Amino acid sequence: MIEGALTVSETAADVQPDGQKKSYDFQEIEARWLPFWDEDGTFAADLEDLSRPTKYVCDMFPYPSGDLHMGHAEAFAIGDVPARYARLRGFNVLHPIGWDSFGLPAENAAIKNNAHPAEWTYRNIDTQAASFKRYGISTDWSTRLHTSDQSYYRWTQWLFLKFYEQGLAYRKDSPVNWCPSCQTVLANEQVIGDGVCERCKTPVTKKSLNQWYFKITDYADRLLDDMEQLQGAWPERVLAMQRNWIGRSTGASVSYTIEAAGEMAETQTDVFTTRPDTLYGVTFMVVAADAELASELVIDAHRAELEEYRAGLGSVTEIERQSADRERTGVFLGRYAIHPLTGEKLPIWASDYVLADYGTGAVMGVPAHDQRDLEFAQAMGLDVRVVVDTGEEHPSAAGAAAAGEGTLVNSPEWEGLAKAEAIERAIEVLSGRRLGEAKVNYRLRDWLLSRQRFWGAPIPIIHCEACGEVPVPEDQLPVRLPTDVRGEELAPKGKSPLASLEDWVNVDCPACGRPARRDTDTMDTFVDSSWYYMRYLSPNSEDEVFSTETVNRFLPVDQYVGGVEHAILHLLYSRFFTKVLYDMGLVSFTEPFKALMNQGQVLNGGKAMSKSLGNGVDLAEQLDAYGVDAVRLTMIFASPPEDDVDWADVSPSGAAKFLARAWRLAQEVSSAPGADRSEGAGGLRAVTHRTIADAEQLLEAQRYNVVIARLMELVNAARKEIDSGGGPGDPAVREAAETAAQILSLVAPYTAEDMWTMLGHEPSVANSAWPTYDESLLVQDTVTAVVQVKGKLRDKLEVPADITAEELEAQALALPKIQGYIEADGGVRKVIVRAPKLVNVVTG
Ligand code: ANZ
Ligand code: ZN
Repeated sequence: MIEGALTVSETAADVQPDGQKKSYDFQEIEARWLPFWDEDGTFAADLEDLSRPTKYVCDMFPYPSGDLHMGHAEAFAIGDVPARYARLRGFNVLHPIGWDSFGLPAENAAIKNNAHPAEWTYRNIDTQAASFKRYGISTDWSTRLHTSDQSYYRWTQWLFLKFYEQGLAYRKDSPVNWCPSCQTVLANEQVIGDGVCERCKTPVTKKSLNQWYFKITDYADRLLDDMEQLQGAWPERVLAMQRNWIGRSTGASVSYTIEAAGEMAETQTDVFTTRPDTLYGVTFMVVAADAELASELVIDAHRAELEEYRAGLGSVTEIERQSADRERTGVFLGRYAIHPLTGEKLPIWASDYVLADYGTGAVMGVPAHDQRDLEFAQAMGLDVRVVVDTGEEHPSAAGAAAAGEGTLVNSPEWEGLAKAEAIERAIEVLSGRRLGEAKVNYRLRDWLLSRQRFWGAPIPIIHCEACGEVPVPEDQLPVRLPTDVRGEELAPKGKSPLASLEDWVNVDCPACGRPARRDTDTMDTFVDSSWYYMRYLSPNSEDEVFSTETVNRFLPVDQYVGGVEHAILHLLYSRFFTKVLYDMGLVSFTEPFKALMNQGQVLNGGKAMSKSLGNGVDLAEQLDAYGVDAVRLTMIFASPPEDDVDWADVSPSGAAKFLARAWRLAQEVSSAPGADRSEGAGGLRAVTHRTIADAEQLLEAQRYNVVIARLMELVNAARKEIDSGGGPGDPAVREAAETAAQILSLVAPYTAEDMWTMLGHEPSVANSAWPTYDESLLVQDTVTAVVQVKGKLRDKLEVPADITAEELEAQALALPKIQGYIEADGGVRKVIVRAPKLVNVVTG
């Protein structure tokens, strides 16, 4: 049981002025409104309504891992505020719900329980859906979709085929991250920490497989450049992470001739460098030890050594390989590259600090000016040649490469130039002699989308010996997942479980009719989630992926809400999909999410809730003890939305008390015998109207916690007015109670609905009109500012309490008296402003 849970109704009863009246009872209130909203269709968007402006508020859809947890409770409470506020402001609001319901956990559960993944999945969805409803989120249930429904993944497959038609989906052999325990391929980002699987923490190995990719790299520049549209509306750190992930760097590619050796003929190798100005400082070349190139270049006498070195690399991650404090190791390949300008022989090495899949997998070693090259040169006894004078100590002595700005030295063709000019000059020289060219390189890789698992959208391709890859004809979509497999049949075997289902795999080739085989891989679930926010506009359409017209009317999403764990991939993939769809003419916008909000985490005792720490808090228990509204109010009131909430520091019972207090206010007003004072109490009216005006600004600025603080002040002020004699019949009290109900409806919908109807209005408060404030009632808090000249008091000013320093300075200097002093003393030397109380003008 939860301590303090009973205090709610006790307190309510305590202050009950009249024993006959009922007290605040959240269970009763929840039971009253939950069915009402359902039947009333209170939150349905009208997709055909062209008369009102639209507002699309979208929460990142949940994965059906179990019942809703505290993290969901926070995220959805936050997302509901802008959705409900827009509704009160008269927008045609779309606030949809769906489930990201393909994925490994369902499959693992099915293997364990000898079931089909759909059983676990849809059972969890039902549980979550019921909890969602109870949680009172203003969602339009008619939009509901599940990515594992045939009606959905049919269109995921359709989109794959459209990408395929445009050459944006292709297959290639490549070394992939392989989890030996999950028996599946992992994307780079699913390899975490020291190279372990994101899900099962087993060390990840490499394996060469033929895999499907989306050509996201074609969109690298647009993914970067279009971020301009998001500046200021997305958290800066998310934009930074996207930028980093795409990792555009500019420089040059330089072509090196590789000397013939024994039987091995002369060849060419390009390297990518961001510092072509350091070309004269190159003393060796390094290729990635695990790249094909290393095998191609190594002479026979060194091959065994290379193989041995490779075997030792194991599953070291890229980050580790490149990290600064790692011991530099490598193998000499017995070959030499020829310096393109000096003709000098440069030994070629293989090492793990060069990555196989970045640039060309080979670097020119400039130890004087690149730290990793310096460490490598020092470990292997290679020359260090300074070509940029940065004024620092010699790198060999310092142990630190001179990476900064400086003047080029020992570089005949660009001697004396500064770094930036030398880079330009070097590119000119190289291009002129066809030895290189300007080059932009990206860290972004193509998106590996095939998975050797069952519970995902099958890739709609048929492999025919005669015809090759043949797309499944559109009228044969969806390629359905078999429904009659279970348990062990789904166990990972290093290939997709679908591959063992002969009935499923064997089909006639749609092109030539001969026996052929289906592709047995399924798509990464990130494919499903890259377009669901468009499907919400027509979740049941059988004729089209979505209605372009409706999508264009509601999208881009006005407010997207979700966890920062999706800062990179989900958002990048969604942005990529949107651009492809734009190019296809299916949508008219190039960015899917106009504004993004990352909510904080819910902690307990300073730590993330986890099973191992035993500090988990059960959402359902909290809801039973305090009621939905109190939990929601607590989430919102605890901190600004992007900050963490520590459940150990908050007070849902305090929130429940406040709700009871607000509710009682409405109750008393409703039972008061009409208005007994015509003009109402001026003081309270001012507070009410100030609250409305401030709430508008605070809601726009997403300071939701402060809105609640203001609301509490309003309820207190109304209570005081009643107690000080105005009585509950005062129109000012009624106005305060109505305003409180409307603002409260943003976070505590049940209580607010009860208040609203007690005050004599038709439900739902959610569709009432936001109150307008009366400008003339807004009394401005003012303070007296003192204006000094050289420290002596010379004048005073009445100014708004929240005046800015700049404004205060301007007003002070404009005072005639002060002007007089300034003129007499020959002008202003400086002005010291301590807003809002003091301005000191120093003259002379
Ligand atoms: C010579 C040089 C001199 C470099 C110097 C840097 C400083 P970013 O900025 O991340 O794009 N490089 C190129 N390919 C690589 C690979 N496959 N693995 C590891 N390192 C690689 O980094 C580009 C720089 O990283 C390139 O410029 C290259 O080293 C190295 F004073 O070339 B540089
Ligand atoms: Zn064929």
